[in-house]
Amino acid sequence: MSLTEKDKAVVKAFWAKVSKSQDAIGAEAMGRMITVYPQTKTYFSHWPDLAVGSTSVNNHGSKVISGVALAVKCIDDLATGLLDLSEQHAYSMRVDPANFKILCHCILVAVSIMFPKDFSPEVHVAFDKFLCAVSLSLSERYR
Ligand code: HNI
Repeated sequence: MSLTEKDKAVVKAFWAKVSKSQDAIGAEAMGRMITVYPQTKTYFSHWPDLAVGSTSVNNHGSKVISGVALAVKCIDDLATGLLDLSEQHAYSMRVDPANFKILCHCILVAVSIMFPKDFSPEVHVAFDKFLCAVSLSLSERYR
């Protein structure tokens, strides 16, 4: 599964439209992840507040989405571009890579409900493929 030039162009065009709402996308995706998959909360037990909409959750959403923005920038070589983030998740945060798919699914749901007009089937397939590639690249340092 690799991204075609067309997929990359569709992802870049979609991101150019929605990235001004980056922080809101992150907050929506994080809120959904901890609500729908509460087992993911174990990684954030050191936060003062784990409620949906709390500053900690929203701030983390912003961080995660800045990682997605970085991925859009290095879409031609995700494995290299996301290597540092992969290393951090593998060795510092020790996040089980199964969770990357979970968060990516929540990001997909977030953008689909926030931008229903822009989220055409063509965007859906390209952005889904892109997020799968991001998950895979984040798993790079686990082996
Ligand atoms: Ni993730 C920190 C990006 C998935 C748990 N994460 C970050 C940072 C970025 C980031 C960027 C900030 C690094 C820094 O401070 O230098 N994370 C991403 C991306 C994805 C992702 C792009 C997938 C799309 N992270 C996940 C998942 C979990 C996760 C699925 C756990 C369920 N991340 C963390 C934790 C930290 C973190 C924990 C450290 C947070 C803190 O402040 O303690």
